[in-house]
Amino acid sequence: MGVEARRERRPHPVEPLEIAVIGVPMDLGSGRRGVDMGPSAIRYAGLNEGIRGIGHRVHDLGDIDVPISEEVEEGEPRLRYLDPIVATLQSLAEMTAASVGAGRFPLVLGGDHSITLGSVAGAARGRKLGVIHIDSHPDFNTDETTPSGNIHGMPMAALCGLGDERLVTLGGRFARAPHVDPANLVVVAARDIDQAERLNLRRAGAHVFSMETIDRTGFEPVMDEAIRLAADGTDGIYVSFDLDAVDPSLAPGVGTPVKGGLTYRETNLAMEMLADCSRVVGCDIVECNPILDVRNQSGELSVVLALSILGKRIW
Ligand SMILES: [Mn+2]
Repeated sequence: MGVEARRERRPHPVEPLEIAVIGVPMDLGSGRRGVDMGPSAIRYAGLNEGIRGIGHRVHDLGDIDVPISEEVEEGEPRLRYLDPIVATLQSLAEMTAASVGAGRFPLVLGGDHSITLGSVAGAARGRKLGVIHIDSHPDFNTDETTPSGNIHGMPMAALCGLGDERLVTLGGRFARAPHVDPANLVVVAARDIDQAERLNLRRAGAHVFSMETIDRTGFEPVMDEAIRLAADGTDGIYVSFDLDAVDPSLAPGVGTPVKGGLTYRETNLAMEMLADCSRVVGCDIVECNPILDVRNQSGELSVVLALSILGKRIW
């Protein structure tokens, strides 16, 4: 394809969407605290004004109630805080399903990555979705393979039907588990994969594009292929974006930083290509941790990325 054919293709101005912003101040699924403040940091960085600035309407539904760890039992060591996490994610699944039912695009702000299990379970109600999971970790552990017991390392496996029944079947009485076919799950930017997690991914048949693949082939072909795989035979793509996919020099406010991440432009290109493909039906931006951040850089980057996936153009 020549340069001309690769020109930015989004219509300008963008087609107006109704965006449902849902905050989930959840940190029970993570080993470190502070991500419960992520939704505040992202709103403070100007999310809603930015979304209106590109021509969409914003319905900010506020934050879902999440208990703090002091008021709940930790429970089983291999499934830490399972009960309060399941209760919270059931509400999130209901809210996401209701937003989709009202014709809105859910933009879910984390919170730790366990929340993607709730948002996708809700968004996938009554239809088949692919998932593009942009993260330095595949989050494909189960209670049997987890090294930490932290549920934020399990949502992708649970969506694909692997792991504890209470996570796998989450999503309410209309939910049909598994919510996602692993053939339509694509992990992008992975660079920290546990040994048993690797086996889980291979057995399930999920797709993984590691940083090594990105280095060897370039980022644009990887994203093209990720979109093709997630869209293949599905009714849309849900994007699950963990800020730790980005290099920690650009997003220091994350609980589990891993060197060698995506650059600023690669990260934006991912979001711009997703906007261009017109198949994205919802997006989570998770693991923003203001306590570990430097002057809200990670909150501000979250806003830049949210606007890119909602169609903001450079030119
Ligand atoms: Mn993650």
